[in-house]
Amino acid sequence: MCSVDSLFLSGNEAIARGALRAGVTFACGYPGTPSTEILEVLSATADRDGRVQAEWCINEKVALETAIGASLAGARSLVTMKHVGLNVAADPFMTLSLTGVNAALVIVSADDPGMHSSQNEQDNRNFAKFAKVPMLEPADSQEAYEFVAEACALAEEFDVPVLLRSTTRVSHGRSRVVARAPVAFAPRSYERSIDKFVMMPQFARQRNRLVLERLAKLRERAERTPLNVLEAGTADLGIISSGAAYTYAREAFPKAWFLKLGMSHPLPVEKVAKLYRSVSRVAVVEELDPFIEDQVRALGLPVVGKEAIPADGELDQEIVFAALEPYLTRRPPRRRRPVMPPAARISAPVPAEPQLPVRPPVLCAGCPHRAVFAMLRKHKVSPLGDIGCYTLGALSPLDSLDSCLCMGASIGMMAGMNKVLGRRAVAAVLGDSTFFHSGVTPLIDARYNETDGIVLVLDNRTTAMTGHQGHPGTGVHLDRSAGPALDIERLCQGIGVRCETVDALDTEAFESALKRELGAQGLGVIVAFAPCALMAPGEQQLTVDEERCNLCGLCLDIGCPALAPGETAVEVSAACHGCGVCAAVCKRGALSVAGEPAGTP
Ligand SMILES: Cc1ncc(C[n+]2csc(CCOP(=O)(O)OP(=O)(O)O)c2C)c(N)n1
Repeated sequence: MCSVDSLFLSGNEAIARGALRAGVTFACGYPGTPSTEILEVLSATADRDGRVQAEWCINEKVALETAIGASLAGARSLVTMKHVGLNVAADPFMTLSLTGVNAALVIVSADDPGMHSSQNEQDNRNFAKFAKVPMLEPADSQEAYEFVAEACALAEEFDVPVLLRSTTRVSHGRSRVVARAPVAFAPRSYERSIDKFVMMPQFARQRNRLVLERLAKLRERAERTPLNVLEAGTADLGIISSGAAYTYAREAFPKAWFLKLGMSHPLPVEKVAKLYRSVSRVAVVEELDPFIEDQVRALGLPVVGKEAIPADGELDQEIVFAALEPYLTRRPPRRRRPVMPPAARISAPVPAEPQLPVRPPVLCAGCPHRAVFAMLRKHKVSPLGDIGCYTLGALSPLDSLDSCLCMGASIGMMAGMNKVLGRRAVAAVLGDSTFFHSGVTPLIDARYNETDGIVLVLDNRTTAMTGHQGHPGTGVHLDRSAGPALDIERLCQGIGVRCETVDALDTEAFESALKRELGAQGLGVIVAFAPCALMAPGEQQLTVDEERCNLCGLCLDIGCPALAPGETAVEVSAACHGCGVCAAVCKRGALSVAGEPAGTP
C-alpha cells in the first residue's frame, strides 16, 4: 500500500485524476478498450464533488464536437476514445487543428498494440503528424497523471488541441502515483470570432498559415520541454523511445543512453543530434510504426529500428533485448552528423488586387436561408453553424453564425457549450443534407444526454452547395428516379424531440416559431422549409414605391445581391427572385411583391 500522498493507480485512473488536478471541468467520450475507465472514474468523482460534468456520447465524432463546444465555452475539456475512435472523429479533429481551442482541449487516444480487444492495430502518433498537433506519450501512471496538466498548458499556450496517447499497458498497468498540487490557470470566456471558428476558405487559408507557424514553434518547444529527456548512460548505445516501449528498453539496456520522448511529436531534432554526439550506435525502440525512426532516417542518420524491432504487436524487455543485442557486437556506423531539415516555407498571403473592390461571397438572391438569418439577427440569436450554403450567414451583413468546423458539428458543439454556459445559451443551424449526413446522431445524443437548445434545420430540399444532389429527404436518387423521402419533422419526433416545420419565406410564421422556441425549455427543432431558389424560382415580381423609399438601408441590410442603393430609392436588378424577404423587413411599405410565390410546404 502507498502513503496518503501516493496511490497505486492504473494509467486510466491516473489520467482521470490528472484531469481533475489540471482543472478539467468537462469530459466526454465513447467507450472502447483500453480507454473506457477514464470517464468512469471521472464521472464517479463528478458525482462526489459536482465540479466535473462527464458523459458518454453517441460516438467519438460527436464526443469530440461536444468537447470542442465546452472548450469554446471556456471549460478545460477532455475527450476519450480508443484508437479507432479517432478515425470516427477525424473530420472535426483535422479542422480543429486550424481553429485551435479556447480553454484547453485534450484528446486521449488509447492505442492497442497486440489487438487485445480491437479490430486493427493502428498507431495514432501518425494522427499527430497528420494534423500538425503535439503528441504526448506517458510511459507509466505517474506520467499519465502529470501529462494531462502538461497537455492543458500546451493547448492554451499554443492554441492547439493536444493528443495524449496511451497504450494498453499504460492504460491498464498499475504503478505508484505521487499526488501533485492542483495547477493554477486563468479562466477563459467565449468570444465570437468568425475568422478563427468559421472555417470557410478565406478564413481557413489564414488559419492554415498559423498552423505551420505554430508547428515551427512547437518544434522549438520540443527541444526545451522537460518531457523530452536525454538520460546519460555508460554504454556506447543510445536508444530513442517513448511510452511503454521506453520502460521495456530501459530494463533491457540499463546502461544505455536514452532520449526519452514524452512529447513525441514534433521530434526534437537537436536533442537527437546530441544523442548521436554521445554514442556511436543508436536504436529506436517503439511499438507499431517506425514513427520516430522514419524521422531520424530523414535526418540522414544511421539507426537500428524496425529491421530488428517487430513492427506489430506489443514489445517487452525480452523482445527488445533479443532484437538489439546482435547489433551491439557489429561495427558501429561512421556517419553521426544529421542533415537538419530546412524550415518549411509558408506561402505569403495573396494580396487583393488594389483596384478591385472586395466581393465577399453572398447567399443567392431569393435564397430562403436569408430570411431565417435576418430573423435570427433580429432576435440576437447567433448560433453555431455547419457546412453548406448557409455558412455564408456568418458574414456581414447577416453576422448570424459563430462557427463552421465540419459537417454535422453544430449540434454537438451546441451541446458542449450549453452544458458549460447554461441551459440554452446557444443554438445550432444546419442544412437538410447535413442533417442526414451527420446531424441525426448528435440530435439523438442531445436527447440522450438531456441537452437543452434550439436546432434550426434550413431545409431547401437539396444538397445545394455541391450542385443540387439528392439526399434521403429529397426522395430523388442519383439517376433522378423517385425513392422514399424521409420526413425530418417525423424523424425528430420519433426520437422524442419537439419539432415543427415552417415556411422559411413566411417571415411572420418563422418568427412566431422562433419566439415559441426561445420561450420554451429543453430541446426543440424548427425545420425552416423552402426550396432552393435556383431549383424552384417563384414568379413573383418585386416593385419599389419610390415615393415611400427613403433609402434607410433596412432592406440592404439582409445582403441580397439583387438590391442596390440608387439615387433616390433602392434599385432592383434582374437577379431578383421576388422572394419578398426585403419587403418583409421594410418598415415603410416601399417594397411589395405580386404574382405566384415559390413552392411552400
Ligand atoms: C465530410 C464532408 N463531405 C462532403 C463535404 C462537401 N459538402 C459541403 S456542404 C455539403 C452539404 C450541403 O448541403 P445542405 O446541408 O443541404 O446545405 P445547402 O448547401 O443546401 O444549404 C457537402 C456535401 C464536406 N464539406 N465534408
